[in-house]
Amino acid sequence: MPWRKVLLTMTNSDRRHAEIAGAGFAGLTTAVALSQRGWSVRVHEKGPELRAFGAGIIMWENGLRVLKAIGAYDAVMSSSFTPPYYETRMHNVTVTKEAFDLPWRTMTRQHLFNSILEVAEHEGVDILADSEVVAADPAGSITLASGRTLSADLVVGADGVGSRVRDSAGFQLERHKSRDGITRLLVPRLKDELGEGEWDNVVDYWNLEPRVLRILYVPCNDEELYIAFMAPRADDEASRVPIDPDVWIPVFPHLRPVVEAAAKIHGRYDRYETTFVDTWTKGRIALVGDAAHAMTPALAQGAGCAMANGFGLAVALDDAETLDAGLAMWERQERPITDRCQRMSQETTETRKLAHGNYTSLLDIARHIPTGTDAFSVALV
Ligand code: FAD
Ligand code: 5PR
Repeated sequence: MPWRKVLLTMTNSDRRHAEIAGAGFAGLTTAVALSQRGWSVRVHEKGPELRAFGAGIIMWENGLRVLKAIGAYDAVMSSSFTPPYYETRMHNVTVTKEAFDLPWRTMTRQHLFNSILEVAEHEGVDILADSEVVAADPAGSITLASGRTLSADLVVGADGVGSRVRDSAGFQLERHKSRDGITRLLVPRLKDELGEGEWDNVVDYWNLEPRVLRILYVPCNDEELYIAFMAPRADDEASRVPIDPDVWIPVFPHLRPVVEAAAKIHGRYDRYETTFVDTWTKGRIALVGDAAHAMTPALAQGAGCAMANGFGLAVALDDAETLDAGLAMWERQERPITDRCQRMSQETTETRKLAHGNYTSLLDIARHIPTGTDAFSVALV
């Protein structure tokens, strides 16, 4: 029976109930997908308000399909961008300049967040800010910082790389930090100030000699530019925030206006990190997104994978006879591609392979059709 019909025949007490820790991309997508399949859902966000952290993001076809499946695609498309080319430069000489044969989109994280939040609110998901989850029990409950305990048929740990749900419930965690890290910021486009150039392209500017310094330039819409400054952690000067224009402008003189704008923002330098857990599920708990599989951003799949897995969880639980069977099926379906994505991302980061261009060769995961999204194709724009 289609879920909408099921809903009409159910009373509130028949509905399965989920408590979700974390209102990030993983938590909100899972909440929407469960709610659309008849669940009652409550989301707890420890932050004082509902908002996105960080700067810009690239969504590939896999993530865009999930957005279409949950009904957030049109909103996302309204204020995002598809750059004409994805260019890689080494010492300011073009290595590759690629146009992709699959749909992709650049946007601010806030825009992506707002688009999913709007659907969650429309679906009647109960979202509480200032509600920190401090522990979870595989028997089916969470405990809040206030001391309150809430029980549920399903507990979702979507509380990011530092997940309390994961760590309190005894999942085994392995953590790798990379030698490099990055400071990500949003600045005005400043096209006029930049002067001559194809400023609508994504440009990944690498310098490996004599010093590893990289600027990733990603236009998000007409007004906003996502700009990220990568340097090894061992380089104190280049990994300091706010970024020091005297380090970056001599190496990237043609980017002066946007580097100067970036230097006015404090920002945060993050080491790249990959985490693995022994299992994604324990009793009634499922870990989704960075709580289960933080990855380096080289393939720009952190949020895309988080959303695909949250959506896939709701689909699996809808298809299976029991919660146990649904959780087992979910991990069996989603884990191989996610593990592969994490390994590919990590290897790409460790070897600094993006410096050699040819991003097209890294688009396997982006082409993967997430579970339950066969009917939600997206057009190349
Ligand atoms: P998160 O986005 O980390 O969301 C987790 C949510 O849970 C947060 O809202 C957090 O406040 C909340 N939370 C945490 N603990 C608790 C708790 N105990 N109780 C209740 N709520 C809790 N990738 C890119 O491609 N480009 C970027 O610019 C980029 N920037 C990033 C910036 C930051 C600060 C982070 C953490 C990650 C970034 N990434 C970026 C990686 C990518 O965005 C992630 O893979 C993706 O956001 C994962 O989504 P998530 O919902 O699993 O986790
Ligand atoms: N790609 C994207 C990105 O945001 C980053 C990287 C690659 C879209 C940095 O967050 O390799 O650092 C990267």
